[in-house]
Amino acid sequence: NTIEIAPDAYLLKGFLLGQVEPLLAALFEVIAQAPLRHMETPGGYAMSVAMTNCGDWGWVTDNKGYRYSAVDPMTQRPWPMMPALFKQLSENAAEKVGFSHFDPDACLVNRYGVGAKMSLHQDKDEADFSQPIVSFSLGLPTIFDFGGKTRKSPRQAVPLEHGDVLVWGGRSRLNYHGVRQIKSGVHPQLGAYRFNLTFRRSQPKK
Ligand code: MD3
Ligand code: FE
Repeated sequence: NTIEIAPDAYLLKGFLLGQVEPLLAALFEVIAQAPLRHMETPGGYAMSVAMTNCGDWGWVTDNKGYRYSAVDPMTQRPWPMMPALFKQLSENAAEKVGFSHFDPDACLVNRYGVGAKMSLHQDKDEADFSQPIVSFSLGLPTIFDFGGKTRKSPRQAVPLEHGDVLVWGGRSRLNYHGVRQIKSGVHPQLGAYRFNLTFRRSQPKK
């Protein structure tokens, strides 16, 4: 059940559904070691999305800007290890749509409460745009806005549900995108939240 939503961008409907229980167990272990927090944008606003990371590198934002950090700025400790199941499932998803050798070194965990959103942006803090980005959606549904190369490009509304995986690479890697406000609801396993796990290669490969 793979849908090509744009050149080199694929939606794998329900890809995670057979593995949700172990996936959530691993997710809650990560969150226990590196708590979710509302980071500050360089402009001084708290993000509505709560975030943490696992893997060798984590994406952070504060008054100094956006960057990847090897340590959690809250504790000065390394981020928790990326669970083997996260790595395996993200690599399998990438492989399925033709990106072999995906080797993520960063996993950003985004938790959206009701009303949270992510404004239109590009992901360009990574060193290696040749590798794709893989994202897992869990919990409450939302609509993902998938744009083009400029802020003004037309946007496609893509519904995302629990268990879905997106893979973006090549010609879509630098496209603008955003997440619409989460509508109120209760998910049987995750309550009033949407979780998104985003896997990336942040550092150049040696
Ligand atoms: C399309 N997160 O953390 S993941 C982000 O659902 C982010 O939490 C969204 O955008 C979320 O930066 C969407 C999917 C995603 C990630 C990167 C992309 C889609 C992308 C880069 C280019 C095009
Ligand atoms: Fe993004």
